[in-house]
Amino acid sequence: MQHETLQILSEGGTLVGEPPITIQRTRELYEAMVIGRVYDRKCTAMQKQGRLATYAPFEGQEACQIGAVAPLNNDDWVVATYRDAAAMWFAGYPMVNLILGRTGDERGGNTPDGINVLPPSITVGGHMIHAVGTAWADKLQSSGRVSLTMFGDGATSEGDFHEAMNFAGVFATPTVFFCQNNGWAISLPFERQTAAASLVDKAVGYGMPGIKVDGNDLLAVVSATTQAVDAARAGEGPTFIEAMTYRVGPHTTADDPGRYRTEDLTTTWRDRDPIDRVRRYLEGNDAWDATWENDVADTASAKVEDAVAEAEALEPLSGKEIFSAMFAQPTQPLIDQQGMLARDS
Ligand SMILES: Cc1ncc(C[n+]2csc(CCOP(=O)(O)OP(=O)(O)O)c2C)c(N)n1
Repeated sequence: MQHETLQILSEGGTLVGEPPITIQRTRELYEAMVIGRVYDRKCTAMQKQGRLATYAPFEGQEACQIGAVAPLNNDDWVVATYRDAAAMWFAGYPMVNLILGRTGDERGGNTPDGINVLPPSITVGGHMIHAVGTAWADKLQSSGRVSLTMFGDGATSEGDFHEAMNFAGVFATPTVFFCQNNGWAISLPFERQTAAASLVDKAVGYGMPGIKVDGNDLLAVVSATTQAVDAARAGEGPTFIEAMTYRVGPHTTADDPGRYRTEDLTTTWRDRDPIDRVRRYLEGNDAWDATWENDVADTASAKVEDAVAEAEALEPLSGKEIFSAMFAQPTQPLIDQQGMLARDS
């Protein structure tokens, strides 16, 4: 099946469709994308300095991450992956927790009360089921809340994807399935992931609408997600969104993309940078200047550096404490392991 790819901003930054948000809101989202990029580059550098464990960069996917979350209410759920730090932060998950998580500190997984963002899922696909669960609970309670789940193209090959999509379709849960098709699942290209021409085709099989969108176009992502969120909130059930994008960096800091893809391909996508596109749009509407850009850069840098300083100032958990960071009631294997550590130290 052929699907149109929704685009609102051309690569040159001119409108080719109806903008879903004001210029002022676009400026706010631009700032959030810049903060995301500064965070991403900082974490990549920190990993090389030995200050973080493996890190999964998302450069190139900022329009997806900020645009998908932008239409949500404060109490909607966000259930995302290891690559979705910008989306999680923008939805209210503290940046300091995201950093702690990458140091292996379990306190990074403590979501503050009132923030409906689950900790990042490292298990590919497993979290989509949780987003159907939160949505179903909200439906039963008539809370009006919506659950957004974000995942990659690779996750669509997991059984969990089928179960989540099927249940959401049958029970008409208010879930938005947001797939960032960045072309690769580590080294596996899209053509080996599926024989389907397009992931959005899969929506049909689960009885839900699908939208294919230019994932490097902030306004198109906001428009698609707004449509899906509004439908979910109105009781019309789930939507599947396939956002076409690309990660310009490695899969994680432990990966060498030079072994499976050409630099030319990456250069093509660098030229479609989602932040540059919005900057051109703002410039064309007299809503951008160098002074403001410097302010945005300073704000981003301060925000990220503050979070890093806060994370690094925390006393590491003691050997005893790491066992109590996971469950309210420790499981027997954890109690046994804690006993073993106490004996050996
Ligand atoms: C259930 C499971 N299988 C395998 C892995 C190893 N793994 C980590 S990321 C990844 C690729 C995921 O690709 P995709 O879903 O497209 O997301 P992306 O990393 O591109 O954002 C794999 C296979 C895992 N974490 N969980």
